[in-house]
Amino acid sequence: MQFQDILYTKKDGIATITINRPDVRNAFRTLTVDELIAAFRDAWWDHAIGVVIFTGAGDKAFCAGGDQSERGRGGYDTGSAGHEMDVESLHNVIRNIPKPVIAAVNGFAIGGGHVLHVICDISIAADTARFGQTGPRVGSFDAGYGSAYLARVVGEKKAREIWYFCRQYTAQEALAMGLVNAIVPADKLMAEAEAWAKELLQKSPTALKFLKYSFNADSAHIGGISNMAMGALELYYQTDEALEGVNAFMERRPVDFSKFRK
Ligand code: S0N
Repeated sequence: MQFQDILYTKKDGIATITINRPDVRNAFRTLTVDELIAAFRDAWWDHAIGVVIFTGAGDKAFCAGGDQSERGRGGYDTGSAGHEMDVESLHNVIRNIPKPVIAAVNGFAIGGGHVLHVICDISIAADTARFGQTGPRVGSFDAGYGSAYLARVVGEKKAREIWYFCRQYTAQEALAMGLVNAIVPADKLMAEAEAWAKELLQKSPTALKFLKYSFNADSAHIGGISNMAMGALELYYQTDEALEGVNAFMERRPVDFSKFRK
């Protein structure tokens, strides 16, 4: 398969999907999301594949969410894809692929990039990784899996803190709140992720599939919330308030939402 924004390899039962836009901290654009969906679907149907490792290129970032340089009034540029950015389908394919997905978090997991690792079955962090949401600072939100499912992972109070304050958390803090499964030195990250993947390859694929579906079933109603949330986000992106957030980020200036407090 030919990709522009991602790398996709398959070896010894493990598919590795890498967002390859390190110059923008692996932020995703519409094309990136389409390519990620295609790679996850390929791994889904390839019977030789038992586990997927999901990571980012370089040593700075796993993923910094949506590419803010492509965001204007109404949302993200459709680019060559000719349709809206389909983050919801990406979330769904990561959740529904009947194989464990391991996020190897090699740096910043921020905004929509943080949501991606939260949705993965397992997260292994480099000791250099940083975690956080930025939505209320850049005029955005993920009120579906990004918030409701996050609350299941870290608890209501912590999830609200993460979203409302837009702080960054270290790998150690992430481990303490149950946001990641393990931390390793950055130069050992991929080896560790592969070791976990190989361990999973020794297990019954059908048992793993039904365990994943069982875990998913308990939070499946969040899919409906996600439909609502992505629709609300599309409307929000048309507002001056949302534009103030993205413009401030791109212009490297402090954001001023004061006039929208009414
Ligand atoms: C990742 C951060 C913390 C890294 O900081 P650092 O190391 O100081 O580097 P910078 O100098 O800031 O960045 C280096 C270069 O990379 C560019 N860049 C970084 N992130 C992005 C980005 N998201 N889009 C476009 N460019 C990005 C910088 O501009 C810089 O470029 P140069 O070298 O040319 O100056 C820091 O960069 C940061 O905070 N980034 C912004 C993260 C962000 O706000 N992401 C979007 C957040 N969205 C949400 O939270 C919710 C929405 C959501 O989940 C969603 C749902 C559906 C569809 C899309 C999204 C979505 O994610 O937006």
